[in-house]
Formats: sequence, C-alpha cells, structure tokens
Amino acid sequence: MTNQGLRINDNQNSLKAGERGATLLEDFILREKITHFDHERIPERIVHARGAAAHGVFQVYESMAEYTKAGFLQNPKVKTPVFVRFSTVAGSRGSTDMARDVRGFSVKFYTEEGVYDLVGNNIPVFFIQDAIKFPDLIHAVKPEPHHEMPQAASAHDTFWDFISLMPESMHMIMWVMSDRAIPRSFRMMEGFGVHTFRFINEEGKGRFVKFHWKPLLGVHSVAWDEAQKISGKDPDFHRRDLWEAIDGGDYPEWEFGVQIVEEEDEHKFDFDLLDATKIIPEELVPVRRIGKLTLDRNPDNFFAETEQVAFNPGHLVPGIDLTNDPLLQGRLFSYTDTQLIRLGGPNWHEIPINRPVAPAHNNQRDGHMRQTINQGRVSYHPNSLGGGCPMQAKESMGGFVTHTERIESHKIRARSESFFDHFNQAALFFNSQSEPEKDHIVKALRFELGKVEVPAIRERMVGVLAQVDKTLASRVAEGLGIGVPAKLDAPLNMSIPADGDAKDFQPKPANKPIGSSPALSMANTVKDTVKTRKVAVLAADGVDDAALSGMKGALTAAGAQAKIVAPRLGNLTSAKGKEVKIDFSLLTASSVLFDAVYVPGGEKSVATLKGEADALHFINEAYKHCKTIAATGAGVELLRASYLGANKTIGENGEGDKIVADEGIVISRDAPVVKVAAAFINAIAQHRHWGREKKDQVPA
Ligand code: HDE
Repeated sequence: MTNQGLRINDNQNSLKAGERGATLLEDFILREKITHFDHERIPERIVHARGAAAHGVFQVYESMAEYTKAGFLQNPKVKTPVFVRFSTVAGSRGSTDMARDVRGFSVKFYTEEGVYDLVGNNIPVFFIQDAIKFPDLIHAVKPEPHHEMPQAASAHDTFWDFISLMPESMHMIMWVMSDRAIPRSFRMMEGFGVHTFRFINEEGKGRFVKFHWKPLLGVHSVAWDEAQKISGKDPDFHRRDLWEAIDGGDYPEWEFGVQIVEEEDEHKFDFDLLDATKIIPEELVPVRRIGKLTLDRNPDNFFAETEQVAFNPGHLVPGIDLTNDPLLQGRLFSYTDTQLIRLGGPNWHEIPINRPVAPAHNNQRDGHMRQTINQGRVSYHPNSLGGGCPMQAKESMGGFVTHTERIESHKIRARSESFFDHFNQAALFFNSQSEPEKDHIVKALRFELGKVEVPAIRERMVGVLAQVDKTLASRVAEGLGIGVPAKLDAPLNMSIPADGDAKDFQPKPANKPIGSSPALSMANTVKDTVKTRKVAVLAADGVDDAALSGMKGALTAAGAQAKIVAPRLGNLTSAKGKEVKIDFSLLTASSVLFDAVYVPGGEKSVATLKGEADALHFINEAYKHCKTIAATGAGVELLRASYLGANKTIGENGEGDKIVADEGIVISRDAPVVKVAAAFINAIAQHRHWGREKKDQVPA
C-alpha cells in the first residue's frame, strides 16, 4: 500500500514509457517510496550516538516514604515500566561497541506521576565541573575536524591536549583508563547518577542523594587487546549480548542503590557534593539497595524506540529534585534543546516511546508533526471559558513544587574553592586498584599517549599524572621513553579563584593520606556465578561423547552456555557415531567472543584440531586474555601443542584421575567429567585470572 492506503499492484517495476523506456515523473508510487527512503535518517545524537536499549520493570523493595514521596518508590507491589538505553559517548552510530569509553546508562521510568529520567553513566564522576566546558571536551575527543580521525577513540592529540590542560579531569581519567571503560557486557557494569540529587519527603524535608545501579552478575571487563580484537570480530558485541540475553530469558538485573546525606551534613566532606568530579566513597556513606531493575523485553523496532527515545535530567517527579551542581544545571538546558534538532520539533514527547503513561494536559499547541487533536477554543490560562482547565495541582495533589533553597549571592562567573582538589580522589581510585588493574591503567595510558604525536602533550600529561601518583607517572613515562618533568608548565587552564592570577595558580598535588576504597576495585566484585557466560567447546569428528555431553550438561545446569566450535559448520560425528550440531566454525568464532574454552577428549577430534592453526590460536589467545581453559582426556594434548605446552602446569601433571586446577587452567586425563566441570565452573566464576598476565607473555 502507499501511505495513503492505496493498494499497490506492482512493487517490482517503476512506471516507464515502454519496457525499456524512460521512467515517468508521473509515477507517484515510486516517488512516494523513494522520497520516504531519502528521509529515513535523523541527526544522530551529538554524544552517545551509539546505543542499545531494552524495556523492563522497576520495583522498590520497601517504602522509601521516610526519604522521598516519589510515588514509584513507595509500594513494593508497584511495577513501574522502564526503558533503558546504554551507549558509548564518542563514536558515531555505526561505531564499535568496544571502544575505550564511558558508557551511558539512561533509565526512563514511566511512573503514574509522569516520566522520571535518570540519565547516568557507568562511571560515577565526570571529566569537567562546569557545563560551559562540555563542547570543548566533546570537540577534543571526537575525530579531529580536518581529517575526521580517529573514530570512537580518545587516543589522539586533541583529546590529550585538552585533558593535559584540565587537571579537574584527572579523577575521571583514572576511571576511563581502567578496565571500567571496556565492560564485558552492559549487564555487567554499574550505573551512577553522577550528580548529587535530592530526595524530598511528604513533610518537605530534603536530603542529598547519589544514585547507583549494582549489577547482580557482578562488574566485569575484558582485556584491552581483547577489546580491540572484538571490535573487528563483532563490533556489535554489547548490543548482541544484551539482545541475546533478553531473548533467551536471561533477564539482566540491577539493584538500585542510594547514598543519602542529611542536608546539615552538606559541608562535612573534604570535597564538595556539587562537584561532579567527586564520589562519596561507599565506605563513608554506604550504598543502601532499595529496589530492583529487570530488563525483560527487547524493542520491537530500533529506530522507533532506541533511536527516538529522548532522555532529560529535567524529567522529574515529585520527591526527587535537583542541586546546584553546575554541570547538572547546564544539562537541564541541553537535553531539550538537542531533541529539537534531533527529533525535528517540539512534539517529540508524543512519539510512543517518550509518552508518559500518566495523561498530560496543558495548553501547549501545534508545531511540527503534532499528533494530539486538541479540542475546544481554550488554549490559555487563566480562563473561564474552559472551566479553568487544566487546573494547577496543589502539592498535596501531586503538583511538583521545587525544593525551597535559600540563595543569597552576587552574580559572578567563578568556581568555588571547594572544587579545587583535583588529585586526591584520582589518587584514591588508583590506590584502590588491585595490581593487575593498576598495570592495565599504566598500559592504557601508554597506549593512548603513545598515539599522541606531539611530544609536548605527552610530557605535559605525564607531568599532570605525577600530581596524582609518582609511580604511575614514571611507569607511563618509561613506556613513552621520556622522563617525568620536574615541574608543570604554568599555567594550566583550570578553575582560577575569582581574584586569582592564572600565572601563579596551580592545582595542588594529591597530598591527603590516600587510603583505599575497596568498592572501587573490580577485583572485589561478585564472583559466585557463571550465569550467561559463553564457553567454547573445541571439537571435531571423533569427539568423546561422555566428555561432551557431561560438560555441556554441567555448564547448562549452572546457567552458562556451551557452544561447539569446530573446523567447519554442519554436524560432527562423535566417537560413538552420534551426530552433533556445530554452533560456529573456527572461521566465524574467535576466543575473544567467549568467556572460557573447553577441549574434550577423543583422539581423532584432538588430532584434527592439532592440525588447525586457528584451534591452537584459539587456545593461545584465551590464555593470553587470562580466561579459564579446561581439557580432559586427549584434549590435554591440544593444550600441550599450544603455547601452553611451554608452561609447566601442563607438563606431566593432570595425569590419571588427578584434577589440576591452577590459575584458571583445569586439566585431567581421566577424572570423571562432572568433577572437572565443578572445578571449571568455579574457575570461570572468577572471570579472569589476571595473575597469569605478568608471568607469561603469550604471542597471540
Ligand atoms: Fe549528556 N548529553 N551531557 N551527560 N548524556 C546527551 O542528549 C550534555 C553528561 C548522558 O541514551 C545529549 O539526548 C551536556 C553527564 C547520557 O539518549 C546532549 C553535559 C552525564 C546520554 C547531552 C552532559 C551524561 C547523554 C545528546 C555537560 C552522566 C545519552 C543526545 C553539562 C551523568 C542519553 C541527548 C540517551 C546525552 C548534553 C554531561 C549522560 C547533547 C551539555 C555528566 C547517558 O543533550
């Protein structure tokens, strides 16, 4: 049919003057189809263009009435529908999911009192303190304007030029250079509201609140080398992972956490609650888990939902309010403004994904693509002709009343001195990391700065790093083949006191007793489940039946997925002559797309795999990325033939029915497969065995 409802008789041929003849302008069917096609794209988001989303529900565990009157946080029986969009920041819509980047974590709650948006990130702090720097930050990180390179990468001169002049970004830089910026899955990352918000209760009492999302599967990441390879093997890695998990009924879950601070305690911290480059360490104010978010439905249409969804930190409900964080204040302008260009006009709230479930009545009228047919003659207030409708709602009737806050001030362009400590929390983050995590940060900085071409930028950056941690700076400098500059080149562009002079103002190096916050290290995350983990089973014709079915059964029972990877597609014939469906060939699969590898026995199967370079590479690479590897029976021989053969654990150990489980390598010649499976599953739950990284330099 055409868009006018006319039935089309021939959708294969355009209207022509004769079979070979020129196409006629008259062909309104052709023109309608092509015109619509020509207009299929809308401007991508300026930031967070690349994303994936899902529907779900949110339920509070118990009433939070003591702290907030927000309707959706009162009754544990109420299921609030949500739509959640995850994203990267820097890349274009078609860029890889696996860029080193912050991830967006936006939640739209369709509450009975209107839409509430919590538009957060997977990192709890931000690069800058004031919204006026946002265009500079984004211009610096996006592809450079003269040649539009590099795509979805911060490893280039303009980014580090800017960062090295912005000491306030240093805390965020620690997070972005850590493995938090290369998550294993959207389902395995935390989310944060970043800014300090307010809870307001029925009595009008306000309290400060920081929001958290805690994934029930734990917080896990991949290795940087792996991330780069995934970008080639499956640039849709995160998007696919989310889609497949929901499709398969493995609904991702997060607990909603709050850190609540009394208003009278506002100034008791040695940082400012309004400064988005700071966290409240969980050890100072514990995160109370108050509810659960479950994603249980994939979108029906990417464009209509994931692309057209419009979040806004200014979409609030009574009981939740803002603070004067200068970054948040700027965001309140930006999000509405950006929808006007992106969605083409002021009526984007009428697009199905953006519509509140609570009915909206007001006097707004007309505009591009207006859907509502407003009735009557009254579109103003006050009125008598319309019976005074739509009425204002009293606070007691759910009307939104901004929290009263006393402000008495001069009009001034300045930053509070309480925002000036740029390095202590950066140092706290670095200091709280495990040794492998610290190594990863050093290597990430070497990589990023190694791609910077202007030596002065590298040097300045190392100089700023020295303000955070001397060892960190010297290790990065060593990798770059430079020294740590004795002092910073003044002046750095930073928040200068209103009456100060840029020339003699420098941020102070990290100087407090640093301490550590265990909550900041992924090494301390949940490691008790292998649910939804993907395990590659390397096999060929002649594979051992008992090993294959025993291991598959055990993994599936534990909630993991076992996928058979073989030299070719189709079915393979087991040692006992059974037909077994192959999931992937070595050509289409790669170790970087799996969490662990198992090699079952079967002399013939293993002999075939030994002759396949891709099978050996599979093992080497999984080993390099510190993944769990298991082998039973003749499968042990494949490990011996791989790089692991040089590793002493494979030697004569694991013979007979002994099980050797050492740093994620689980082998046994003859032990019952269920026993090996138990050790294997336990090792997979550890996620990675980073200790191996230093000992073995694997050429894969
Ligand atoms: Fe955003 N940001 N942002 N941002 N942001 C956008 O809005 C902006 C900031 C975040 O899945 C844009 O609808 C400014 C912090 C997410 O659709 C835009 C500033 C945090 C998303 C915009 C910030 C975020 C966006 C682009 C500094 C973490 C994706 C498209 C003052 C708390 C939302 C759009 C989605 C998107 C502006 C800083 C998170 C241009 C001016 C801090 C998750 O309006």
